[in-house]
Amino acid sequence: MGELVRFGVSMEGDLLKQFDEMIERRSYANRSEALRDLVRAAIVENQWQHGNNKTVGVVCLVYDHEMGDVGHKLTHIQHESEVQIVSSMHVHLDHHNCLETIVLRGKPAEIQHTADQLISLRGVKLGKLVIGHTGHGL
Ligand code: NI
Repeated sequence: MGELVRFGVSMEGDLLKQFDEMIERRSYANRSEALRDLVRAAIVENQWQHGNNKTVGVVCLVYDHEMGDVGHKLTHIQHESEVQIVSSMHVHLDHHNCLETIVLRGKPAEIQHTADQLISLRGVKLGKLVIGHTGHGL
């Protein structure tokens, strides 16, 4: 973590009021901590769109394991993926439904591609990619 630098921010009063209400709802201790998180989130988003460095992502899936061979296809995609599958967790939610979280490490575009392949499969009811970051430089 680098040295803290203070700077002034000007914004409309209405906007600041909404910001203060939001950071209170989200339990931030002060505006600075909330602003730092917003800046970090924007930087991570930008790096995912334009960066080529290795990073991490988490795919969360809910699917019906009795729908065709979705389970087999999910496994096959992970075996064939160019990104590293770091870890996965499977939860049998009920008779039909499974929840799976998969942690992937690789370049943003490669992670996005594998996530898209998993999420778009027939039988997957809910699929989300959470874009992550290694934490270095944030
Ligand atoms: Ni299951």
